[in-house]
Amino acid sequence: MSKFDQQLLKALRNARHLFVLTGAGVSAESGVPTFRDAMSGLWARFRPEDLAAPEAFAANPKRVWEWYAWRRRLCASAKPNPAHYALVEMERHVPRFTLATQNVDDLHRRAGSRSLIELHGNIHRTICSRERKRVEPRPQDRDVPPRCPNCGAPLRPDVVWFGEPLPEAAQQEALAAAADCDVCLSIGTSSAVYPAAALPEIALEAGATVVEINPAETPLSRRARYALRGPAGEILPALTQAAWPPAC
Ligand code: BV8
Repeated sequence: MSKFDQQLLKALRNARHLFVLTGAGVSAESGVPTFRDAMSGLWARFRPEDLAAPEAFAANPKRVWEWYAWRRRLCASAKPNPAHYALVEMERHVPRFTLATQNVDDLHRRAGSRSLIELHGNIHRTICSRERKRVEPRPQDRDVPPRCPNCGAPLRPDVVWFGEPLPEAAQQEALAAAADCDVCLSIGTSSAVYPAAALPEIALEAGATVVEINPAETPLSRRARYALRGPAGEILPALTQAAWPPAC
């Protein structure tokens, strides 16, 4: 007998379109601090909004660049965990699968997820802070932050900061998927930051079965059809195995 509700397993098996939204919690078991935890150690005296914002970069580009360099090294040395791989497995079992992530750590792509929407960018990409085009620092550039080889402006991480719009195409694609899906999984996110946090709400309004996977309560919990309490690295593999048992 599976520990999961039979109606939930049936909804997954019959899903025409499965939409998944992930947040930092899905990478927690890879050792990447969640967005809130990232403010530990030497960064403990800052709030995320203090650093992940254009005003913070304008006021102190060196400090913001160094925070991202620290996080980039953490992400590069991290490995995808069973939660990431379970989502790759799920993608194989449903006719249409859309994964939208708020994470900038690149772990879904490294795990092998194919249909991937990076709502908030990617920490391993760098752009010119003036031209907003992708560019790599020159190896000999010792400035912190390094300078754009084309125009000399400071480089910045290719991520969406507070107060900045999400990439239009990514936002539109995620909105359309949320409105079209039959089942929506909201995994490892505090459901506090918009417009990403609106996606499971849009799925709910459109009649989808919304499932939250998170050890803690969030503003979505009481609206979700199922709230699976626990770490994604344990729940997702078990849920995938229960919904699509390996052929014996
Ligand atoms: C914008 C990238 C408009 C950078 C990030 C209403 C509508 C629209 C906007 C707003 C609105 N109200 C307010 C706003 C403004 C703002 C906002 O939402 N503010 C909040 C604080 C209220 N939104 C914005 O500014 C957005 N932009 O709206 O622009 C616009 C339009 C046109 C023109 C100009 C402007 C941009 C927001 C994006 C900011 N960038 N990240 C970077 O990474 O450095 S946000 C960042 O924090 C994440 O990406 C994520 O989105 C957010 C929250 O992080 P989570 O992923 O949820 O992680 P968190 O740590 O919070 O929680 C972890 C969860 O995991 C917890 O629940 C925990 O229990 C759980 N967990 C822990 N372990 C596990 C686990 N779960 C499972 N398994 C485990 N093992």
